Amino acid sequence: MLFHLLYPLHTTYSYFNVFRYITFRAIYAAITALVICFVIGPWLIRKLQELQIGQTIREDGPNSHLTKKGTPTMGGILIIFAVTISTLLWANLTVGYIWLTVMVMLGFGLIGFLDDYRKFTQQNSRGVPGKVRLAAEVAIALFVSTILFLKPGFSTTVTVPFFKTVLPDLGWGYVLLATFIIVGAANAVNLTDGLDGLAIGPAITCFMTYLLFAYFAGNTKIASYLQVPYVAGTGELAIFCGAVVGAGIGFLWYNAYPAQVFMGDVGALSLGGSLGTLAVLTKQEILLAIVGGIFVLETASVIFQVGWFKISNGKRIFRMAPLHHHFELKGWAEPKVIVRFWIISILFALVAISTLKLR
Ligand code: 57M
Repeated sequence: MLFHLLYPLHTTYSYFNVFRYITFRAIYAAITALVICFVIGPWLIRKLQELQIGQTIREDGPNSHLTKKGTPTMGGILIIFAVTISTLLWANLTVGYIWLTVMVMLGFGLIGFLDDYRKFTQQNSRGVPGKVRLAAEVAIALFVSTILFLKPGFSTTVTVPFFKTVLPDLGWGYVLLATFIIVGAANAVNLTDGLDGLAIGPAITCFMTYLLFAYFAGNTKIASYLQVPYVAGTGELAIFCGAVVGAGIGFLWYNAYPAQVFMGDVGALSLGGSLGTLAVLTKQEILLAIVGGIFVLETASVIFQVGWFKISNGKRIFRMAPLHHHFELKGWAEPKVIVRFWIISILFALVAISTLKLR
């Protein structure tokens, strides 16, 4: 809204010209979201405590987690609120991709909210039945992917990292791939969210990376120079990414070890769903597996653990899956696991950015 209100004034006052620049607005979107988290965070945490929306803890987990019982959850509401307000303030709202991404964030956030709410009212860790939750996620992702497929000019080719000439055109199969990416990303972030700051740290590096890719994909000159697909309008998504980075850092302020609040499924699903949508919109679909390498490793650890458990009649590869539990049970202190996973996520982001040149 600030863009729409203030940029037109540049004809009279030239300094309002600055509102035209995506870089300027992305930075201020981050600052706005961060400040919103600082201002509202303490109030929200108090409210969640008063309402006794505290975490129920599974008793089969690492013992260190039993002390976390009662930590307020659903802190993801703060992230969603800050991102929505900041995006509405700073983005060019005539760009449909902005609405699509915000819609996915809110839709997945709603599914997560209902799940958290059910866990809280039933005082157990079951929540909404898995199949119902998955069906709702698929419905939203399918809807968004179909809109894109029907949009004239939206390419159904897939960008393969490291191979600039390999651009398979999936046709309608692209709808299935996009749906898989969005739903997969949401659940991968959700699985990772098991230690203080463990999900939000890599989420910040992922959204920072996609901020760059959105900016590049939306600029004809840079896109052609870097030989990445040009998608008109995606530059504005850099503002959404900036808002998530700011909100993520603001949330981390309270979620850092020892956490005062957890993001809940409302936070994890909305972050993951919108991250998957960004990968699709910027036409850097497969790259998400590198950018979000931590989320992929965590998910793979669960798939292999469960698979091997079934094949081998009860044997395990890891002491416990997802992967972060394995290191905890090996005796690593929680903050050590968290910070080391952050470091690896930075490494993944750097490798992902290097694909701009390595091909
Ligand atoms: C979410 N969430 C936490 C919090 C957070 C298929 C299976 C592997 C699924 C997996 C699972 O349920 N994962 C989903 C993991 C939970 O956190 C809440 O959930 C929200 C995110 N969805 O925001 O509201 C707990 O995580 C801890 N936590 C923190 N700090 C944070 O900032 O410490 C969360 C956020 C919180 C808190 O303790 O209560 C969770 O883990 O439940 N299941 C598992 O992860 C289980 N693994 C398992 O069963 N492994 C078996 C299988 C694969 C064969 C094995 O390896 O043998 C473990 N989960 C737990 N305990 N809690 C088992 C032990």
